[in-house]
Amino acid sequence: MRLHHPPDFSSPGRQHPTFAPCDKPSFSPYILPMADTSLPELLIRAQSHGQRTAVIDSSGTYTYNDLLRASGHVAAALLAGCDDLREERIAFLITPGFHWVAVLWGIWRAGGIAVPLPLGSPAAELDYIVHDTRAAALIGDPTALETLRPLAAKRDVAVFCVSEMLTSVDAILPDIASERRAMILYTSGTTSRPKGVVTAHANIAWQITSLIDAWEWTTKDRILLFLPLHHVHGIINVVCCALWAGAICEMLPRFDAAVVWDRIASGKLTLLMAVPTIYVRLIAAWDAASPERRTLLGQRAAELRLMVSGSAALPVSTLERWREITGHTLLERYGMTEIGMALSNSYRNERVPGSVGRPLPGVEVQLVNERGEPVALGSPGEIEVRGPNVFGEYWNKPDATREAFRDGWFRTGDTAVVENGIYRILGRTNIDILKTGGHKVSALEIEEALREHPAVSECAVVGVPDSEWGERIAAALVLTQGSALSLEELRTWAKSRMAAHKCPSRLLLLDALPRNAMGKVTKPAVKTLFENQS
Ligand code: MCA
Ligand code: AMP
Repeated sequence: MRLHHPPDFSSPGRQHPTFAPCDKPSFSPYILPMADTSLPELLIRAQSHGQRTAVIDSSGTYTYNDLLRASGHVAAALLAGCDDLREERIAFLITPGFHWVAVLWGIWRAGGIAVPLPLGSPAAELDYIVHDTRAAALIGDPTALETLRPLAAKRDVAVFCVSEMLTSVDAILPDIASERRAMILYTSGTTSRPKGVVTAHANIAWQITSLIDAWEWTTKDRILLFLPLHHVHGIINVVCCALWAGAICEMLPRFDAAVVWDRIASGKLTLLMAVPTIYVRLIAAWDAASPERRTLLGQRAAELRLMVSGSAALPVSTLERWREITGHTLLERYGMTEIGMALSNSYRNERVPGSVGRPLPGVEVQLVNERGEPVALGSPGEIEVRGPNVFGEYWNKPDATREAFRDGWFRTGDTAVVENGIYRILGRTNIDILKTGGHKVSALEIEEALREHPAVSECAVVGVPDSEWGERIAAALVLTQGSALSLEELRTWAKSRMAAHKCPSRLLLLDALPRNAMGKVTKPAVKTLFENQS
């Protein structure tokens, strides 16, 4: 099915009344004043939070009713007369803030599958996602339209400007059963191109509630979002948990250490969630502050009730330094796009540095050997996960989905060991999957891109341990005869093809790549070459 309206709804000439978020109260007819049980559960809860503040962004302060009203407009604009999007994919490129949430909810309320696009990625990467999902429509804020229009034109699909969707139109919205597909997030993995992870409304509701319980979210909470909104960490752990709880989510367009410290200094936040690289950046900014400001920041940070780290291994040295500054022992947890969160240190009891705690209630976790047999207690094994948190499928990739499961268990590709009931992550089973700045990256995907460079004859990409980024993307290249290439030239070239975090920041030019007797490049040997270089 294609959406049946003209392809471009974002033309600058269209005149719509400006959406004024706070001139209420008037529910549109399609937003029932009574609890509407046909909605995804997150929105049912939003109805009960009504006039409470939900989102604060640079444009203003918005209530739960504002979100319900705006998302109703978005849904009506997407439906344009049809009764249900029936899981059409709707991709959106919107700066984190009120509009981002209104669009996510609007897509859900119209019966669509939400596909949040990464900000700052080059057009080629966005094009891949739009193509792979066969998106029926694209939504952007005014700054994104220039990027989206050519992608939409290529496929003759609708493109909407979010601010123009927020007008008073009536629509009967469909019932949204919890087993329907809700979202596709792209994740790099064992294949060279990223795969779309499909979660249903029920998965999402479960991922949210387990964290609400484990970390004791309440309406009194206030969290600051500065993570990108195309990953589970920002979407589920921060935004959706806050809005489920009836809490306040302050949303920044992007991470900025000075602004985050200012918000901590405001004394209003109760929660902070970030990747280890961000804690390293915050520590560096604290170190650079004056002694008086350091004291103030440390005192204010101590007043928060919880600070969480995840998405990559938290070095114990970072945990300890953060504890010296703020008095907080960071709560480290473990998750994955396909499963949400699976393991967490305790909110109330002791947190073990270097570990990720125990399975969250309802999540089954086992460690297995290569044959899928549970390992003996205390022996390392691959983490397998089962439970209502686990995703349904990779979009349009039945083979990859089948391979990802063994006897109903999802195979994470991460290795761990259990000590006194507490899990410690040891690493990944696949050397080609890297983590840098909290982003998962496939070495194979980067190699495929680098081979397109005219000066590159052969290449091998590895992750090299790094105190700021966790791992740095490092490329060993054999150049074509007579060519030359500097790191700066390579990065400039790569940035037009892939997101900044995928571009190599270490380069080694070799006469030949290290290979084994079978002629296969030996990645551990490549890693050693880089490690010896620094
Ligand atoms: C950016 N740069 C890098 C990297 N990234 N250099 C080396 N390695 C990198 N990984 C360079 C850029 O090329 C640029 O340099 C400069 O740093 C600034 O780039 P920019 O993109 O502006 O970076 P940033 O804004 O400083 O970003 C750093 C960041 C960001 C805030 C740590 O990467 C971030 O938000 N990470 C979080 C990702 C996340 O949410 N992951 C969750 C997924 P130049 O200008 O010289 O070129 S995992 C997940 O969801 C699971 C479920 C889980 O468990 O949570
Ligand atoms: P993603 O696929 O982007 O969702 O990233 C998930 C991956 O991040 C996991 O498979 C782990 O490799 C890694 N990860 C997440 N949390 C942690 C953690 N606390 N410690 C170590 N690795 C982690």
